[in-house]
Amino acid sequence: MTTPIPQPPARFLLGNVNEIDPDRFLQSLQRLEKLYGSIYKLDILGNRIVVISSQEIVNMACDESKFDKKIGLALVELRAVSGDGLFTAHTSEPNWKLAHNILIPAFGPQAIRNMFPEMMDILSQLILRWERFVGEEIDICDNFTRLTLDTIALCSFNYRFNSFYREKMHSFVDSMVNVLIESGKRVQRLALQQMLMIGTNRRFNDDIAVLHGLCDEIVKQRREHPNDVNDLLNRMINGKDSVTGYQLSDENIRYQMITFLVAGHETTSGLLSFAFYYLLKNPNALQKAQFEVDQYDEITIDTLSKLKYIDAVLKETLRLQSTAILFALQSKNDKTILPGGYEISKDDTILVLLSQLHRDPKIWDRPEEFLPERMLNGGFENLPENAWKPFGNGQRSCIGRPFAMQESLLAVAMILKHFYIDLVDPSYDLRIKQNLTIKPDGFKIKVRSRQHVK
Ligand code: MNH
Repeated sequence: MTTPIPQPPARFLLGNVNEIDPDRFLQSLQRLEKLYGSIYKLDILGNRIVVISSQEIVNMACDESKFDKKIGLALVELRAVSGDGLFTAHTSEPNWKLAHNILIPAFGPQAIRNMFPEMMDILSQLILRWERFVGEEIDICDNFTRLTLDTIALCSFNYRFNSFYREKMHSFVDSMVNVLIESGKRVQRLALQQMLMIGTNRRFNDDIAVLHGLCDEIVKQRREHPNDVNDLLNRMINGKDSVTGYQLSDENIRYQMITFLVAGHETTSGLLSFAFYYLLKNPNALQKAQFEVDQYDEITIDTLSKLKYIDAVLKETLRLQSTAILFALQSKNDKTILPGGYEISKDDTILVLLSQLHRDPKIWDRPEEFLPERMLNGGFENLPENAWKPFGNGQRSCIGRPFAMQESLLAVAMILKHFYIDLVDPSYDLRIKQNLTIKPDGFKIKVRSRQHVK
């Protein structure tokens, strides 16, 4: 016997499309979870979507012998810009495995350690800028977006966006944001409707051409003037699959470059923004984090691994606010039964709703509270399997995780070392703004210099 999966009443032809507000996608899914529970299904323009969020059900869906990543609606649209790059490739595409094999060592512990000077280079620009804005209002999310974008571009292909030297960000960023927003909107449109939007489609293609153009130019320059810079681009150009000896094509390298920029900057800047939000709202945690960095005269690559409390702050922030709000899976077999007797078929899109998984009351004590301590002293290592998944699952999980964590640890440590931080509006409460990822909306800070502190 199977159990029916709860579903909101469906309308003729439209199904459940009215349940989802495209501008408040996360909040729509959260609202439905409150109404229908930790598994429910939606019919969106003929696609069957199953949203899951209890650890028990997610744990089974994370079994890679039974389920694989699904390139769902949003990622299909994104393929217009990132093609068969790692994030948007099907696991079955040969280029996924090839790029995975070549890039795993490029994102390995030693490679990421070697990027420390580049990370510090860009971070110093942020610190210097904030020193100049002492006492003034700082748009912290905007600053972190500049930081993470410039860092990933410098580490990936030795390119400087110089975002901290501009009023407006580089035009590349506008094109990237436009493409992300438009591919999100496309999910909700019917094919005919899309075809008729001639102006929108032209703009979309023009923006994609800008992104591809810059990346192709960088690859061309590097081919014409090879160097021995230790960046991801050189690793992609020179790397060979250790088994087959195959190399990445220039087209695929371009797709990876765009993937790193897209996947690598908004998620990390969101993490940093939310981390500072929670620190400011929890003065005790802020004090502990600042005390921790004050134990070291200088923050070096070797200091970072000692910053256990700040690491716990980041993990707890990712629990409460997973900046990549969900990931999608599909069954490998025609039918699979999930715990509770819910039957899933091969074409269903399974969405793992991270905000609710990370608040499963069976797993988390006081789930709504920001308690970094729970991630300390073995607390993190002893979590039930697949209870904390902000970086996705298995072989298709985030390849940039060590990069993001090193960059974030360094940023939190250096900022706390240099500044005391206050909210501009002490009564500010979290509002969330989203397109592909989420970040705090209207979050402003002021800093005071701690230069007198060593
Ligand atoms: Mn990242 C995949 C979250 C930082 C590059 N990333 C994923 C997935 C999640 C995720 C979730 C799985 C998506 C899916 O199953 O569809 N990523 C994050 C978060 C941060 C992050 C929360 C920061 C915090 N990611 C980064 C950075 C980079 C990066 C930084 C690049 C430098 N991420 C990727 C790539 C993939 C990915 C590439 C796809 C990997 C694969 O499928 O092979």
